[in-house]
Amino acid sequence: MRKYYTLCCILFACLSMSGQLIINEVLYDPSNDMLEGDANGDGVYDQEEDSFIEFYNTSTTNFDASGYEIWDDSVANGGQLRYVIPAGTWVPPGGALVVFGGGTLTGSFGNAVVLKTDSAVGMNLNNSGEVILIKDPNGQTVLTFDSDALSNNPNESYTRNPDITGLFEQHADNTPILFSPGTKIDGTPFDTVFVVMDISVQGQGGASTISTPGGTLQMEAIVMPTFADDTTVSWSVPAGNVVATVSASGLLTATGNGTVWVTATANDGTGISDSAEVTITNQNIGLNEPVTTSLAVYPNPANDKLFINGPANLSHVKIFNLSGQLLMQTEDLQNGISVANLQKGIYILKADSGQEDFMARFSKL
Ligand SMILES: [Ca+2]
Ligand SMILES: [Ca+2]
Ligand SMILES: [Ca+2]
Ligand SMILES: [Ca+2]
Repeated sequence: MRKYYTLCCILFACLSMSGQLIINEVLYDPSNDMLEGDANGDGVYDQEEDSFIEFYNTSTTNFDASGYEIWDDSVANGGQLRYVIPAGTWVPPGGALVVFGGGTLTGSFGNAVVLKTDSAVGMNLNNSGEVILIKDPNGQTVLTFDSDALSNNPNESYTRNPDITGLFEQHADNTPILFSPGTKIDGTPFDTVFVVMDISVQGQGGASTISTPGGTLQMEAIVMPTFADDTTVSWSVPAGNVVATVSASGLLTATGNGTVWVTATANDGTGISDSAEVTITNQNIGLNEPVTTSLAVYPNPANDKLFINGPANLSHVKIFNLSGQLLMQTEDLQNGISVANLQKGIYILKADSGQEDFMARFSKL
């Protein structure tokens, strides 16, 4: 029976500090038997270049690995900083990041994020006598790997089995292969889909109002990060609202006066969303008003006075221009409505009887 080795105490103790990143596999001793140890796939065996550390993002969102450091043992033990993960290095949720010592990285590595050090000695991973440190950008040690707890000359990697949650064992203990950089122990890929982390909604150009009858406002959703695999969103307004409708492309159309929150929700299953409030005015009037009954007015065109031929109980007379702007209102209908001060043009008159709205369109000479 082959021995099982575990570093879980150290690693799980550090996991709470890292939060999202764990070490899933380490190859510090690639085999020097022909090309058996050619983990980076470049057709050359090199002790340093073919060494690698495989990280895994345990969280449900993208992990920013920028600035994380790989230390070849602690400074107190004569160790050195060997590699700083470059800015802009992200790992998808459930995905892997592999750092090789060097060489020409050849292969798909499960479409994982793969890097190589720019150090002449790679990561300088020894078979024994040292602890590899992973520090966050603040210099805090968040992960460690102690090769002494494992055997000194495995000629293969150490991997968790099962991946992610299991204890470390020699890779070939339960599989026919010696290592699996970027893939699970059985060679199948980890997740590679980057997800949405933030959405910011606004009206086009920052607009937050609609003030024309039946007017529209194109809503915009800024989806971050831009490298998310699915940056599409679904638009919605609260069910039952009578203020506006929104199309699949985010075009908001006014249907009434008031305010409405317009929401964009990511389509990638993260549930990330954002909303913006839009204020809508000058609706319920104009030519498209569906609930208004036509009313006869005379003379039309009018010059001085305008009279209404309709129900005797009409009141609340309002006159708007065609942009929906309220120009005048009156309750006095006995002697006709004075329109002398209106400029030449076409106007909308609206009145109600208490039970019903009425509308007329007239010209001013
Ligand atoms: Ca190689
Ligand atoms: Ca070393
Ligand atoms: Ca060896
Ligand atoms: Ca692996």
